[in-house]
Amino acid sequence: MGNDNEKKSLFDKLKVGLAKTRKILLTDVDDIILGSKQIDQATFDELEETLIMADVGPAFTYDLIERMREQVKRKELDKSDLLKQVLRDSMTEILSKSEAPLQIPKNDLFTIMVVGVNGTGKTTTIGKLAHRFKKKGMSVMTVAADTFRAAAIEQLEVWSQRVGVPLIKQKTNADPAAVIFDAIQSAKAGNTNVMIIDTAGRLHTKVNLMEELKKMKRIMTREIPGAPHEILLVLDATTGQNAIAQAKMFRDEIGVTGIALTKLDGTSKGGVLIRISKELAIPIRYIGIGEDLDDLRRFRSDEFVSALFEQNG
Ligand SMILES: Nc1nc2c(ncn2[C@@H]2O[C@H](COP(=O)(O)OP(=O)(O)O)[C@@H](O)[C@H]2O)c(=O)[nH]1
Ligand SMILES: [Mg+2]
Repeated sequence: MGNDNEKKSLFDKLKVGLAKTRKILLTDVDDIILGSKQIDQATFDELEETLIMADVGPAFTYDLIERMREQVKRKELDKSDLLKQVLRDSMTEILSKSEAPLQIPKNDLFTIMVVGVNGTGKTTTIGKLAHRFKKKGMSVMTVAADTFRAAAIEQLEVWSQRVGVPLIKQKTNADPAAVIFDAIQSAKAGNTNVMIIDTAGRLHTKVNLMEELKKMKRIMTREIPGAPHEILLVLDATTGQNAIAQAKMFRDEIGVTGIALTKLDGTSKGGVLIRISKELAIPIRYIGIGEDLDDLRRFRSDEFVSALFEQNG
């Protein structure tokens, strides 16, 4: 019972977080469909425009409209509800392909390297992840390998203290690979299950940044076979299609095994998840819907789609 209520309120929170994306995909789409005397080219044009605004991307929009057109032709779609069902089904179909939760083995050291452009939410997401893993009884360690700014180290320190997990750090401007090396020795000596590594994201020195990340990765692989076990790319949903460009860059340069999409709360660009699924085929592990410790959720396609389309009340 208590658990059900908790689930319900978490779901409501997701719905509230997605309000701006819902406004487009639910309310606006409804208005267009219900406002059309008959479903014709003008309806499709309007739908297309609206969907593009939700950042679902041109490829998805095109396929979707084609699918709707086909069904209207076959007269399978005289009811507007059915048209919306096509949208919902299309989203579910694509998003379910990206649902692949992170599997962390119990008795091994699992290493997560968190990467992404400055400001996307890396450090915050690490705090939330540490909290999440700790609640599950794992022993967690955070690593401050974004050594470029003192403030970055301090920020991770604050989160780590709040959550109550140890942090490995060195001085500002220390070699990030050396910080990681230290952390690995200390994790091996202790009983750490999960090690979460924060990295820098300053993009104006792209070549240097990627070289630095590659070096960190090499050290990890050398010290622990199979590491890094996860390269988690943090993307900011409010940046829409820019997030797609960032994902392609990180994927091509260092390889990405999972994505955390932050700041889905308060943006109308939640449809960018569709683009990530369709154009990148990288598992979406988590979504961020706020700034608090509990505001990181495992990505579940059915839950996400329900939160978008379920009517209020
Ligand atoms: N609303 C909202 N804000 C977020 C979320 N995740 C991160 N932030 C905020 O984004 C800002 C940048 O986050 P930070 O972790 O410092 O980014 P970093 O530079 O990638 O480490 C901070 O103000 C965070 O509180 C989220 O899911 N929702
Ligand atoms: Mg940071």
